[in-house]
Amino acid sequence: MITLYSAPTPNGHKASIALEEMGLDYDVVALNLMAGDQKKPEFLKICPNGRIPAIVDHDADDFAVFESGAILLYLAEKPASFYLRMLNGARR
Ligand SMILES: N[C@@H](CCC(=O)N[C@@H](CS)C(=O)NCC(=O)O)C(=O)O
Repeated sequence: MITLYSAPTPNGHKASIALEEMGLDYDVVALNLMAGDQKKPEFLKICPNGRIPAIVDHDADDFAVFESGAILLYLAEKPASFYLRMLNGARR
């Protein structure tokens, strides 16, 4: 199970789309950026840059990943190597 910390912005959508397309089990904590949720100490423990998106992978000892590009790469390694399946598909 993964927890996604996000908000309805383009960078947030990148992580949501990846989780959906990869069929991973996840829940969402919606942050209110206008209220400054992303700068609160409890979120900064997960994501020191104070920006969404971020994920916590509960199947990997609550490993936290932030920066949308890093999240995409991390997730691509999870479901029976989604990344390799995508590469193979692109070569066909
Ligand atoms: N390089 C970061 C950018 C993340 C980013 O700028 N997130 C915005 C929303 S799209 C944010 O959290 N803004 C609130 C803030 O900076 O306080 C990524 O790709 O994840």
